[in-house]
Amino acid sequence: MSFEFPDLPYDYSALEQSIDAQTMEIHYDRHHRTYFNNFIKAVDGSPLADQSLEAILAKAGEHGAAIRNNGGGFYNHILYWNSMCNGGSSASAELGAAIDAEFGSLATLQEQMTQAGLTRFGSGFAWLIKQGDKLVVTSTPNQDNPLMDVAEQQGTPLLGMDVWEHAYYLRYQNKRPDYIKAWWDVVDWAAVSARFANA
Ligand code: MN3
Repeated sequence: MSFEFPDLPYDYSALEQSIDAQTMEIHYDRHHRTYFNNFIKAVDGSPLADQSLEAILAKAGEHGAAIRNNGGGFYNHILYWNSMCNGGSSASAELGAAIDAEFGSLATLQEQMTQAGLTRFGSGFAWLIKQGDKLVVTSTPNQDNPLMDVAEQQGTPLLGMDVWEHAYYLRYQNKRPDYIKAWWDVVDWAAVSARFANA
């Protein structure tokens, strides 16, 4: 089995302008770690243990709730941590051109993804994905994601916004709109650009 729980790519306080250190610590060290541990329990000793996480998620609908929820949670949080940085990151020329072609502007993309996050009832994620040659904004419930066969919109995740209350409740309480507004300030567009180039 080759699954590893990755280090957080920055300190808990690195995103303090938008997300407080205590939220980061609980989110990473308890929520994310629990998804990872439960995913390992679910695949341990099965043929899935030797597959890639992406290959497992691609057939999530066949594997049952433990693998769908915990494998999704394991993957989604890696993407979420690696979608953020301490500001000052911008999109590549190639990604910028693709965003302009699809959405008209970066601001319009941000509005659409904000709406996707605000209208996701309960818990889930909003996404920017690459779907064939297109960029698409979508959202998924719980710990589902667009790699899964069960997703309404499938594609390669480029940017993932966690809108579970555990991502924001300590500082923002019920005010999901305020969290999302602040979240845009720490999006790592260079990392999104790298995923776009490899998708
Ligand atoms: Mn989360």
